[in-house]
Amino acid sequence: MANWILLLVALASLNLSLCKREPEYFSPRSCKELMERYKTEEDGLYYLTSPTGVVYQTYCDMTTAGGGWTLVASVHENNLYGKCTTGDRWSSQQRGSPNVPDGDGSWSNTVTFGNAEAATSDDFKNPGYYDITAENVAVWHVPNNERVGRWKLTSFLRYHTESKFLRSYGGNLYNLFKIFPVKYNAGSCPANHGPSVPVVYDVGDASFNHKLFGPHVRGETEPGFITFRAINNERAAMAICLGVKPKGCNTEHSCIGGGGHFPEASPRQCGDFASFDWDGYGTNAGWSASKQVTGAAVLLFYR
Ligand code: 3S6
Ligand code: CA
Ligand code: CA
Repeated sequence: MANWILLLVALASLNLSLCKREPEYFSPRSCKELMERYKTEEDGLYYLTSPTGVVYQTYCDMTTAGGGWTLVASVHENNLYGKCTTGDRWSSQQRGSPNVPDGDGSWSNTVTFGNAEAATSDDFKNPGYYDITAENVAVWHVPNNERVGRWKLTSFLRYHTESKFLRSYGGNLYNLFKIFPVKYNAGSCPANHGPSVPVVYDVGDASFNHKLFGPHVRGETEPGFITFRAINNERAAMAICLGVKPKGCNTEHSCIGGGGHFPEASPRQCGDFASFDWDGYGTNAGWSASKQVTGAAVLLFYR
């Protein structure tokens, strides 16, 4: 009798282990998984698969600080004179209006756009942005229209977090921005900024980072951080402050992405690169950013 039971148990567990076996070709969910399972060491484009079965191609940085970084998005400014028009997917393509406070809502929805190869020539967002559970973020500033093979070489500023801060905010930016909506009138400055996280520089340093912004901006920010969901004097919301922590409330000159409404001189400050051109395009004077940072795409990675 006992033998029969043992046999049944053995058969059942054999069956279970057969069912649980992974397919021959396991498609990784992130560049980190790709690196760990296959010992992949080359930077470049790879296919990843989301748990719902979406297959997509993206860029993996397999070398910086141990590698395993997945490109999940790029914020590209196609026309700073556009002011929340076509191409402003990370703010609003619907002209700034208080009636559309979230704008296009890309920071906290599952809409995807663009492709990895064109990440420096147009906006890019892939399923990894909302699917991957990560700990840290890396940012690359790469001149517009550079080809994939030259991104690393031509990037003039790169930094990453090391504190695993994403663990406290749902594991990715999609979840972080559910907690801190990129939405006009979601809060006030300085009380309601999202987290400012220290960064380590892989290319450039804090002082070089700071000089990419005009003198008035430098007086209102501290470099060496990345800040999420900043709010300005007029309660406009921005998604990411580029290597800086705001000390004042004119965050529209160093933070990118946004909600659908920027009240000051509306719609002059509305767009993916908000008000980087307040004192002229690329002048690096007053509140204006340098030509270098204005003409470069911001690539966002997770690990
Ligand atoms: C250092 C000059 C202050 O200038 C003010 O800031 C000016 O009144 C506004 O036009 C300007 C913007 O709010 C900057 O964001
Ligand atoms: Ca854009
Ligand atoms: Ca202002």
